[in-house]
Amino acid sequence: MAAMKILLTGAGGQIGTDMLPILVARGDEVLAFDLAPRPDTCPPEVEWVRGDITYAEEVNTAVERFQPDRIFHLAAILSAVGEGVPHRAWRVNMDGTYNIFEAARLFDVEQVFYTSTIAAFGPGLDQPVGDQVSLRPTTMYGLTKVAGELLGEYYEQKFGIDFRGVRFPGLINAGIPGGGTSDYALFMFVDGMREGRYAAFCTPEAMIPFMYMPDAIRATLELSDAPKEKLTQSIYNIAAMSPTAAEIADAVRARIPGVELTFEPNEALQAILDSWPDALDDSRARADWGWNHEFDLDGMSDDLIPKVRALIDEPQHA
Ligand code: AKB
Repeated sequence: MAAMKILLTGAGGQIGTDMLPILVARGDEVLAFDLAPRPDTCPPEVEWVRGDITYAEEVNTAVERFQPDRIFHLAAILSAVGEGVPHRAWRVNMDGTYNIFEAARLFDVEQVFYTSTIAAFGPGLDQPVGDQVSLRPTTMYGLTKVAGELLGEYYEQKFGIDFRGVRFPGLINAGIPGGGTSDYALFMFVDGMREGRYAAFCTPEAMIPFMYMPDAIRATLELSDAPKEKLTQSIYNIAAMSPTAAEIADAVRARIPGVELTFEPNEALQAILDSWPDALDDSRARADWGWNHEFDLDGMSDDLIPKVRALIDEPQHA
């Protein structure tokens, strides 16, 4: 695939932080757009623009000047934080997403890649949950993500923008959690190593789909690069593993001797987890563009532990 110009919104977040060096290594020219200042982790080749996606002028200025081939729209307020600040979640996830599609239309961006989520689903669905089911989420985050999916399809039909995206499971990496309800898994690794203990806000039986970040980024790039004629839909479920919280805790205990992991369920957060799928059916992604995950719980845990150690040894995270 020839090098491209890619604009990444939410570039300083959990996904963007890990994606930037991978895009640079591919030879892509990257503009990172984020409210936050440029972090030390940002590769020098990346141009970093501080901007607010809820202001159309700021989005338009960046898109008009940079002229990206593709926008990877990662910026969002996640589920746990979003329930505390629903108005802000609406502004960022709805107005911000609208501004991205409008800028793509105005300045002829070829492709907008959308990061949807398991939070787009609501309770009561048959497991594993396929992509073509009724979307009845119960969180502000989830409902804005469903609307974003529909908005993208509208812009594709009406204005010819190539719109595609994935529904991510909870994502785990050696990073700073982004305010999601799935963050208990990441905290087990990060706080388990940094503090030697962590009390998860869910029950041991809590079960949702998870994915290791390298798989999530590879899925994003593979779907973004896939020939359009192979795609039978715009938004795809992708899956890798569905461990219970107790199984994740066991994987951490097996690798961090003496770590103390306990469960102190928070009613509101557990209710969000209960409303999401236990497992996803991603057979369409596998059939259409060859999606295949690499990491299961053990593979991820083995790979992650040294990365978490390196992260917490960095002075700013210690
Ligand atoms: C969240 O927990 O809100 C996110 C998600 C599952 O989309 N990580």
